[in-house]
Formats: sequence, structure tokens, C-alpha cells
Amino acid sequence: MSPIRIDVYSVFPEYLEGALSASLLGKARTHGVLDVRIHDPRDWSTDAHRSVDDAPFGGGAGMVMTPEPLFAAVEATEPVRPLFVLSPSGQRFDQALATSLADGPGFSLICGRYEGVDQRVADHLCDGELSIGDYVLAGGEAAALVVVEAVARLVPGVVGNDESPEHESFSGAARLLEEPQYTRPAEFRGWSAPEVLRSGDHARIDRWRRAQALRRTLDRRPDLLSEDALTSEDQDLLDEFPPQ
Ligand code: JCQ
Repeated sequence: MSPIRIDVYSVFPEYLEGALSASLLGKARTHGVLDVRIHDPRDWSTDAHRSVDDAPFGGGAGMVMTPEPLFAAVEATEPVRPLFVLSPSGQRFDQALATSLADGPGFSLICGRYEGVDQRVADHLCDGELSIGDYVLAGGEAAALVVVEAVARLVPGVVGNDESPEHESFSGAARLLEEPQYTRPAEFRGWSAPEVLRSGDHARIDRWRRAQALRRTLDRRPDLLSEDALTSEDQDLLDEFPPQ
């Protein structure tokens, strides 16, 4: 089985290399199931100062990443596509996109720094722009790590992903929030773990867990589940396990 390949373009390669060598992702790379390649656009800059940015046309504060080193880096390294630039203006990255990227041979990411990236990079070099959320980072590197980790953990053979029940397009984080989890001790500082989880009645435990997931989703993320979309079985579960 050939590894999923991810090419990342960043002027802070050492920051990405450090994060991608630790823990789950580092093991996946060592074990040959994840092939992450980091490229520094500065290596394709043609001036003495290795510049990758310039003042914005039209004036204004800050600097903009110039297209030449990014185009040269991508054309020299032939990244696996789709190739995305990370940007707060992009299409929102979500679990459904993570699943579809994990199903393919790989993808690639360009990390912007400074005030942004010359728009011709998104328009004529990339296949799209990706956002991880509505906030502004100092650069795309932290966002790239989010995307790489969300996809890599779905790839068969990545450490801790032996069964991958999430690896179906309609399951995973997007449909229902997870139920709360408990472990020992059964009582901690006067707070008890739910009795049902220690009852040994696995059918009742399954019903309790689904009721918790349903109630949490209705309370916290009504955008994911509308009250009137509940089946009568789900309504019955909520009635069987009313809130304390
Ligand atoms: C990604 N949510 C936030 C910041 C400009 C390409 O132009 C820019 C890129 C960045 C880095 O990405 C983010 C981001 N998803 O800030 C400013």
C-alpha cells in the first residue's frame, strides 16, 4: 500500500518539521504510511537576499508573498494535487473534506506569511483556497498542521487507526457530538461517574450514550441537528434518560 503524500510549502520549514516529527504523525512517517515533504520557497528565490515578499500594489501596510518563488517551487517539485493555499478567505475545511482527502493519493498545501499571498498563486497555481476557521493567524503553518493531522489520522495504518469506524463519509464529527466519557475512579471528590456505565447492561449503556450525544448536539450545536429531525426512537431515548 503506497503512503498518502502531502507536500507543504512554507518559509518556516523547521517549525513544520518539528511538529510533523512528533507523536502520531512522526510515527506514521517513520512507518512509511505518511509521506510528508516540506519545501521552502526561499530555496527558489533568485535574489541575493532570498526574498519571498514585496510591498503591496496600491499601497498599505505589510508585505505580500510574491508569486515567482512559489511558482518555481511548485513547478520544480510537482506536488500531488489538489494543491490548496491556506487562507481565512478559503472554503471551510471540515471532516467531510478530511475524509475525501484521506481516500485519495494525497494533497498539497501552501502556507502564506506576511499580509497574504499574491492572488495569482490561488488563481493560477492552486486548485483552491482552504480555511480552518474564522480567525486570522500570523501564517498558514498552524492551519496546515490542523489539515495534515485531521487527514492523516483517517489513513489506514496510521498509529491508533486500526479500525477506523469514522472512515465512512456520513460518520465522524460532523453528524452528532460525542457522548461524555468516564474512567476510574467511580467517585472523585464527590462527583460520581454515571451508574449506568458501571451496570454491565450493554444495551442500556448504548442507549444512554446515544441519548447523551443527541442531547448535547441539540443543546450545543443545533445547526447539526434540528429537534424535528429526531426519529421517534431518538425521542424515546431522550425521555428514557432525562437530564439530571
Ligand atoms: C487559515 N483560517 C485562518 C493569514 C493571509 C493567504 O493569505 C493569508 C493566509 C493567512 C494564514 O491562514 C490563516 C487561516 N484558516 O490565517 C493571512
